[in-house]
Amino acid sequence: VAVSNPLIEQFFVKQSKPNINPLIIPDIPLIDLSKPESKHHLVKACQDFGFFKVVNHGVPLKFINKLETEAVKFFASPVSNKERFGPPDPFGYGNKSIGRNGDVGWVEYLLLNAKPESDYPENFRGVVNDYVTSVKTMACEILEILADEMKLQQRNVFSKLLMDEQSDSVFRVNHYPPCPEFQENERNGRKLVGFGEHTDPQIISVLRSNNTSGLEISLRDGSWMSVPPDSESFFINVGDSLQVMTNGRFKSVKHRVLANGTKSRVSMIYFGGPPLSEKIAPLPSLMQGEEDSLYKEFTWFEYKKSAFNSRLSDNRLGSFEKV
Ligand code: GA4
Repeated sequence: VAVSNPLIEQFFVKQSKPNINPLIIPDIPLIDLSKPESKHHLVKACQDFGFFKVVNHGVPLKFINKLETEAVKFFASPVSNKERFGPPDPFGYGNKSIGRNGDVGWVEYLLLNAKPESDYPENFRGVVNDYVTSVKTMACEILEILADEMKLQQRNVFSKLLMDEQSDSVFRVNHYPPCPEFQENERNGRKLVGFGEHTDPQIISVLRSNNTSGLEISLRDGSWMSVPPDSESFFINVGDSLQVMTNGRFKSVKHRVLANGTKSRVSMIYFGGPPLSEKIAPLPSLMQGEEDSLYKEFTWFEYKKSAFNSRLSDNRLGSFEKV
């Protein structure tokens, strides 16, 4: 019988729907940005999953590797060094505690402002700017292809929000350390939570991880599908704000990260958000005809404020839905 350390007890998921029949696990949509045909699949991926994988993304490997190297060095440094950059209020180093409302996870992280010239720990200066600039360009390209494919008059309706000087975008580096006690506990069929289930409040999130597994997305039937890691690709997910701007056509995907136990997982995520004053509402060009808005009007500032007062697993868009 496995005996567990009470200290790690709080990091286990309470209940988890058993895995679905492996024969009906869908494939993760794959978008090859170097192939024009590929763009036809983008809209469908955003509608069906709110999640897809991107290859031939144009982000230089050297930017990715430099950032990963600095991240690994930082997380391996003494706690006293890391804590010089904490707590994350709202930016900085955090350990096991997520947000302000009592969420915990088997994770440590750096939350940074994605705006150029922001204040970063020494070794991250320049490195984060190069990476974020390049990833943001790719995110904008994807958002423009989406607008094109949806036949929206302005191909930059979404991308201009990220390009805006006032864009409220965030950058995060996560480290899921190994957990020695975990092996014993896995035998109980329980799962160690690195980052609990949630949707991202912003427009679009761009994730890159090392080759350690852990990311899972929630499928329509409520089961969890684990996403095979791929350090050479990016994973993109639709955020709540893009779901609202498309009046629910695109789905903000619920996801979580389980800690692997034996191998460190390092991920870096760019969260592309609009300026604080921006009204988040269904695009008028999508609303011709009979369609009604599914959401009350709100600004990104209002949504963000409410999001930061919520718990990770809360249905944050719920209170903005029209009844
Ligand atoms: C999820 C997406 C981003 O990582 C993040 C997260 C933020 C945080 O870590 O402080 C939140 C979470 C995220 C949503 C609900 C609130 C806020 C933790 C939390 C409990 C930086 C973001 O913008 O929202």
